[in-house]
Amino acid sequence: MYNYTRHYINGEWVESTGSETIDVINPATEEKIGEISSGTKEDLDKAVKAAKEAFPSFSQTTKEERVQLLDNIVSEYEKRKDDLIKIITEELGSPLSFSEEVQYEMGLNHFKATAKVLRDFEFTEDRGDSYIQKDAIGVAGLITPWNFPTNQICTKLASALASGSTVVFKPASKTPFASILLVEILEKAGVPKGVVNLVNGSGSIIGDGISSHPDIDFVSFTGSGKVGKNIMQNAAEDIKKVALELGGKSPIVVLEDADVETAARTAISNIAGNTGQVCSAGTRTFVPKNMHDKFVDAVKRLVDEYPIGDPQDKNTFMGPQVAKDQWETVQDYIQKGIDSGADLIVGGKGKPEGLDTGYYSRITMFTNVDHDSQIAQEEIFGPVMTVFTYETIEEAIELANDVIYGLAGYVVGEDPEKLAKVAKSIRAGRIVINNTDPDFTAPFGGFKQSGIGREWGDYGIEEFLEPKTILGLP
Ligand code: TAP
Repeated sequence: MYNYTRHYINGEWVESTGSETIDVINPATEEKIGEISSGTKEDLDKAVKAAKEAFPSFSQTTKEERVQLLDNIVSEYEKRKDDLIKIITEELGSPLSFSEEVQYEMGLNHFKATAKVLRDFEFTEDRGDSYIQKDAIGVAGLITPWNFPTNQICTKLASALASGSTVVFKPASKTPFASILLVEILEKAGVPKGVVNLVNGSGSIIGDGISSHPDIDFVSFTGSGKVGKNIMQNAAEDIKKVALELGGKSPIVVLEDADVETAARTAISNIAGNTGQVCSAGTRTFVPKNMHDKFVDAVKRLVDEYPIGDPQDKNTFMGPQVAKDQWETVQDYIQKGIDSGADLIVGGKGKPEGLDTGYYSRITMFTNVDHDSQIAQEEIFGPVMTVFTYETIEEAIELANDVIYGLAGYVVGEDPEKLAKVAKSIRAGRIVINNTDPDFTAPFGGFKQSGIGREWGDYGIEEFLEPKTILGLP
């Protein structure tokens, strides 16, 4: 059992001022694996005070000192590899291979990439007529979701530390333990006391408290649109800057010259990777009309190559949903798809055979979907694929853009002109052509209701800075 009923404030693990705790459940076994304290407003105040007091000194550290700090974090992070993989697999239900190759690696890559861009980052700019200085923003409040317990927080922490800002952060209460390990890593790496503070607890108390705290200068939030709106409203009270990384309903556009099996694998891995709990997942697949039947057959044939089951099994591709409520949401959407008249071709409601314990869903594909229906327009956050046909590239692009979101987009095919045309026309923050690997130094974030601001690399650092123009500097 992991019992972490303390918060990390001003460089020390301190008891919560409250006595309430929150249980953490392993979604594969449905058993409790530990608990955290449900922090109070008083705990939060202490953490904000520590961050505020640490700011004057930390914001004056040199860029070289902060590069060194990030380099130290990279080496300490690597030392905790096995622990991080183990805990993410237990608290999220992420399969061991995914925990290692994606969850662990993404967190590491953010520290590495941020250190890399920081080396060349200019905090001042002399334009002749003016002099621009970029100052650290102050105390940043970081709030993160459960789907990538290291990735989401590591990008924010790396950017904040690179900028010279100090931090109070609250991870999702479903997956808090990876963040406890991260704090241990930061401590070992030499992050000065008060610079990073962790307060565990519920979104309604600690998350809400961060977004409305008068001594927090900037809130960087990743999570649902609903909570994002709430954060903006709270932040409006004292004109606090916000950055929001929200949901998505990303398109995969398959070109007529695409290899059908590659297209099918792209679509399956997009919805089944991390059990569909990926904000940037491609969940709407657009195929040329004359390829539809071949594409559907390929998905039906290949889907069994993506085994669902015990996350501790090295061969598992897809584990359970993170929790019972998320499983129920997925089930509701599958029912909505059936009710809307779409054709259910693969998967469906209920648990896969033999997986009665654990919040397991089935990999599900709908075709003949009305693009205005809920399963086409709303984020499901589960392994549900919707398939559409198109006759012209223009029609595919128009449909691809016909959602309130704009986080990501995918294109599969060969023709360079068409690949570029689709990639450049989709209104989203990141387009991936033929499954190209991510660049951790390039910006990540959303158009439209997928968010405000950008993370990763130099764009991520910029979010934690305030540019100041000085005129007439002697
Ligand atoms: P949320 O319910 O929005 O939770 C995210 C975080 O906000 C958690 O730490 C949560 O705390 C906290 N929170 C809850 N209520 C709050 C409030 N009133 N004020 C401030 N904070 C509050 O999202 P989720 O269910 O964890 O994650 C799924 C959603 O996140 C999806 O919509 C997904 O698309 C989106 N997401 C987006 C991205 C990017 S990069 N765009 C990445 C991952 C996820 P508790 O855990 O204690 O409830």
